[in-house]
Amino acid sequence: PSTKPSTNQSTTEKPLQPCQETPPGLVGRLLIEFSSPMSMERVQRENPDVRQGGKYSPPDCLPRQKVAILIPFRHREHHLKYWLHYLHPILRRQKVAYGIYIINQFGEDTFNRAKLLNVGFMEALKDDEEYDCFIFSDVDLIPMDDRNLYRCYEQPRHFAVGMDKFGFRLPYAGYFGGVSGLSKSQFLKINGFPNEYWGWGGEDDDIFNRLNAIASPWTGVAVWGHCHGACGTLGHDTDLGGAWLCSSWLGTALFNQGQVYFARGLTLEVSGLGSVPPWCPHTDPTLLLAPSISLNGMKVSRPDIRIGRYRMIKHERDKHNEPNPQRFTKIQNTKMTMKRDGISSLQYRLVEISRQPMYTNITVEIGRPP
Ligand code: UDH
Repeated sequence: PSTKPSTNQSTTEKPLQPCQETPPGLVGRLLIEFSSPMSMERVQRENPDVRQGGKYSPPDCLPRQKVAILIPFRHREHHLKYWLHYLHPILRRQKVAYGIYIINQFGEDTFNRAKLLNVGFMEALKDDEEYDCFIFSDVDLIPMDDRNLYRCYEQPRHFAVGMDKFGFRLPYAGYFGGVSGLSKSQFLKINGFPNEYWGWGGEDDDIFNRLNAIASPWTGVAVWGHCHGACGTLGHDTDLGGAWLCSSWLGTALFNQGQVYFARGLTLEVSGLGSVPPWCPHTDPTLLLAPSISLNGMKVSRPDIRIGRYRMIKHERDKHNEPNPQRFTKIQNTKMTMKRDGISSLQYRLVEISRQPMYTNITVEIGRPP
């Protein structure tokens, strides 16, 4: 009589564990340079795990998010090779599940970055409805540190805080250009991006304004103050929608001249608390913080300036992307225009979708300025 060998295998596969919050294989600062020539063959050779269409998922853990990376594009093949060369390995180390989408504007009419990104959002979701995070990146911006994690956060994310061309500093507090990221729900909350910025500039400020418009304290802010009598026109704060009049018992917010009370996200930052202005003697600063603040607003989050560094591939201004002279007036009106101009009003004609080994190319006709 023979004894049957056990069929129990000791090598049964273990279920994958969720990827760690901080990926273990990051290397930190990176050397980024654009002097050695780059070829798509090399990028392909060096990234064999990337699937057709520029998709990747970590093999050894369950990624927490599915990220679509959207790049507005026209005639920048040279930059794209460097972008793919640097970004695929970085994203792999960051343990994200991702897909790269090049949103290529068809024809030679005026370029429209934000509209292309709206198209990217729609088309990426058509390709895979599981995307829950969208990162919008210029093709010429390469992060210099892989701790700048390309994923979505509780609040809208601005990644490109320290670009070399701005001396590795934020050029101004409300800058939201270069590389940014929004979850699906954050994106939809602001009705996506504007479609009506043709040519260079302004669209990133419009997006920043959209985010701040949602931070409007009128929705559920439990901030209130006590101020007898009319105290004049007070603190100007773009976060809260401009200058407000502090009359008696507004029940919503109290502003003191020169002092601004920021209602941001779920926390309330109060500056200048404690110095009751003499012109409003009945102000009681202790009343400013109500115990339960329920704000569903948004606040831009950013990486540390030492980590959010970027190199930009130098280039001349592109043809058909001249500075848009209307941009200054337009960004004054975001609050009015954002409801009608955005993902809800987006129209385009798909020309072609082609799956390349390192990215998915979406060529689209988006019209021209009126
Ligand atoms: N883009 C294209 N093709 C174009 C225009 C823009 O692909 O024809 C995309 C690309 O992803 C680019 C992004 O849109 O990274 C932003 O456009 P941009 O690079 O022109 O904007 P940036 O502010 O440069 O980076 C402005 C021109 C600087 C001229 C400097 C001359 N020394």
